Amino acid sequence: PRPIRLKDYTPPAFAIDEVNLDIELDPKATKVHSRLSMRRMGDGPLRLDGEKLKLLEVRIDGEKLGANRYSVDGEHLTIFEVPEGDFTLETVTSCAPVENTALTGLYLSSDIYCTQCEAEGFRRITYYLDRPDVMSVFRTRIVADEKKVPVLLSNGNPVASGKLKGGKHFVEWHDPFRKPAYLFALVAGDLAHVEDKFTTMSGREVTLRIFVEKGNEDRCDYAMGALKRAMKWDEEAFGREYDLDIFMIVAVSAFNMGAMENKGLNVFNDKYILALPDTATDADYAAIEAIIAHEYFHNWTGNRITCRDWFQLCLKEGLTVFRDQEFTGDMRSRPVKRISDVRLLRAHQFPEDGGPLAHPVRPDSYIEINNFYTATVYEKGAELCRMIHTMVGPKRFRKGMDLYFERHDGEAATVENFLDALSDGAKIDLTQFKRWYSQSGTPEVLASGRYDAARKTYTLKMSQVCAPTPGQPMKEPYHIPVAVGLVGANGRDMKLQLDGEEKPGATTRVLHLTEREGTWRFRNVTEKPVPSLLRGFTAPVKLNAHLKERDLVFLMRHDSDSFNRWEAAQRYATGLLLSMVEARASGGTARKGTGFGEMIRDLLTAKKIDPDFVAQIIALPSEQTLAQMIGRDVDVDAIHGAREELRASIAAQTKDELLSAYERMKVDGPYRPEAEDAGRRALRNVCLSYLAVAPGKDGAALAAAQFREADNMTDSIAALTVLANIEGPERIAALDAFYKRWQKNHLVMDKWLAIQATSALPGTLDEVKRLTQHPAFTMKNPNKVRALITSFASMNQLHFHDAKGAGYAFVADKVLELDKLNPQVAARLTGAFRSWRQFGPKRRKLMVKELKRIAGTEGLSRDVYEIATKTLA
Ligand code: DPP
Ligand code: ZN
Repeated sequence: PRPIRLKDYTPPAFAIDEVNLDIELDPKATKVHSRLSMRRMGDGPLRLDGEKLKLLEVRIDGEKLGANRYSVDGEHLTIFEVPEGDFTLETVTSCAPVENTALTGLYLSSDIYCTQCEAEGFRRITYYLDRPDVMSVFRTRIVADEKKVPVLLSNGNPVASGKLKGGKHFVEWHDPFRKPAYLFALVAGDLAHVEDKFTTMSGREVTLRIFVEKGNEDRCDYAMGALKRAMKWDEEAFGREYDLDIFMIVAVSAFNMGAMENKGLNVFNDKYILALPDTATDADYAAIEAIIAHEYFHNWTGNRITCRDWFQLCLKEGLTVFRDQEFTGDMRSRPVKRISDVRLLRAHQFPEDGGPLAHPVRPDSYIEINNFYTATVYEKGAELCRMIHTMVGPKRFRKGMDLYFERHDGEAATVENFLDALSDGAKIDLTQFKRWYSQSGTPEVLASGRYDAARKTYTLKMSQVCAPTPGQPMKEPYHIPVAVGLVGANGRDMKLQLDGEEKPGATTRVLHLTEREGTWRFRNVTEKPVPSLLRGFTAPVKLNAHLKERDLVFLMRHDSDSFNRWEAAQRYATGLLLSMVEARASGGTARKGTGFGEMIRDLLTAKKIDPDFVAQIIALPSEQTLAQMIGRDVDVDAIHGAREELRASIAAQTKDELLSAYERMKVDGPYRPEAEDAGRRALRNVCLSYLAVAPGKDGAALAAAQFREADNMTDSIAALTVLANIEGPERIAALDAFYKRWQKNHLVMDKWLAIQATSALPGTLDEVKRLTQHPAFTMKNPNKVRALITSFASMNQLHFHDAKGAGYAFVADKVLELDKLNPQVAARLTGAFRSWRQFGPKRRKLMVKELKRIAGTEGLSRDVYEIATKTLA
């Protein structure tokens, strides 16, 4: 397959002013009659995209074309001659939703007809110019059997409906907003719905409906509330109002992504809609709120202003992630949200940026665009918006955004359009900043400070480097905003006064590192400070500040910036763990450190605590994080062993405090998913996970009791996770009891699968293999694959990297099996092999062998081919 390149972009040769679709649903042969009002815009033939379609008829201006007037292959329909002026192109095609296991285009999910068109699924429904810069007004008439398929939905507003002969009926939808085909949606089936209303800031009433499979109506309350909060927030924070009379969401169980922002008709993976306290965890509730908001926010950043081409994907995704992060920050705890976002960035994006699949936030080439819905485009893309926000502040940022909406509403835009609007509206020069969009890799910032007691100055030096990434041996310096504070011995922030400034000002300053190296001198510094750098994580970089252990201990106790308190604690624990890993490898002795345990003790016994934050700060870095820090010849057993050892020693050191916090944090009264209660449960359950490895058996007993008595899924799952990691009859009994209770709930069964797949106990791989045969599992549902196989491959470092290669062979088998059904999900799973260079020669060889086996397989999809070959390169 040939790569597609940004530099080859040319505007479309034709415009499509109106689309009229007549769709007659049938599982095996859905008939699509399309009428496109077309107009020539530039040179070139009329070549429409189409895949897996049976072409039945082609007409131009009503005249049927003979087979000599066009050609069809597996990907295109080319019409040899078309009229010079406006004309109507009609095609009649048929497709088979029931055979569609790739879940792109029109497919069936538990008897519900459903579409997924982003990025290039519309071409599996009908022949079209399937590219985001072709925007059109859609009118869609859906016909189906009235009894079997009573609900017929598409984008926009319903304009007509009625009965037809033969027990059929129809509904016609009209979407007045021009949109690209990737935002088209159709959903049909025997669905129930819940309804609510929202009055917009200009006083228009909007009907809100969430559609679910019958019987799930009582599980939509939280999602509906989240939707209303998101609609209100976008009005207040960005001045953006909803634009149609109705907003619909449908929950389906088979879905490749989390959710999809189709105009007026969002389609969701049901895991991000359905929730009741006894079936959904706090994390599930938080994800529902965030994803509902994300898709809703796309209405302006994605739909009203869409992307010119798929290279601009970050234009809508990075920006919309930034917006949903801000929303969550306002709804819940801002510091905790920041910490979890940075955790996510480091866990997924940093390894991507440092490995064979590294690509810029705006990639310059791809083989399969579905492979570029990545942590780099989404999460790093959001960080780039956040950096601009940091540099100009909220008011000017809003001005820039207002100008962006004003200039480009109704258009298919580019990253340049966005940066120009921000630059003009917020009054900032983003010329150098733009490199962040085109250079891949994570820059490293080195910082060192020197205090001059005689002159009362503190000199901070910072420099930047960025290692080579595929196709990019050299990088130009980035524009890096670094928020800085200086903390005095009393733990308070100093007022900062830079050279050349008349008087001291704010206690946190944003310094701009724009060259390879920079120096800043602070004046009137009356005592030696501890520097607190990159506060709030103001740039997606790796900072090396050479802080001593005692400075880290100081910052984790005193930093006024919550993020940096957490960061100092993580760095302290990481340093300790790395020395323990090394000691295990060399047979030497590890450094001893009790600072982390002491911090835990102090935090847990403090009079006033923020439980959610404490839960974050006392959790140890993950095994994957440690592997990343080590970077080469990674020994997964040593990492696991060291982390367990530290966990146990902290538990022993602080057992009493953990027990007492465990009791104190118990939440009374009925379950509420709100952040305050969720924070208490989070802290309580981190305490439980420490107590499980504390001396004595009470930890396991506590977990068993919590598992029996839990009245909500958060506590139940936390206890089961502890039990699933302790060998013995209690483990089996708990897993069985959980299965018996929840076997009918497919979402809860996903948790049951994931817990077993991520267990550290020996024999886990065999258990995972057995579970692939279990009735609760099927390769045809992406959530099941992710719960069992992706969890094992990406979250169970210990067992995926089994020394003999059994984990690799198993996952490679599953990639190949899945590729025949669903290439998108198979390609994601292939990503589990991306960090093969981190490991020692034996494991490297075993991983390369499996990657080569995958890459060399006959009939591989473009999706898996691209990931496998790039990973090997
Ligand atoms: N549905 C995916 C998202 O919202 C792709 N647009 O990010
Ligand atoms: Zn999105």
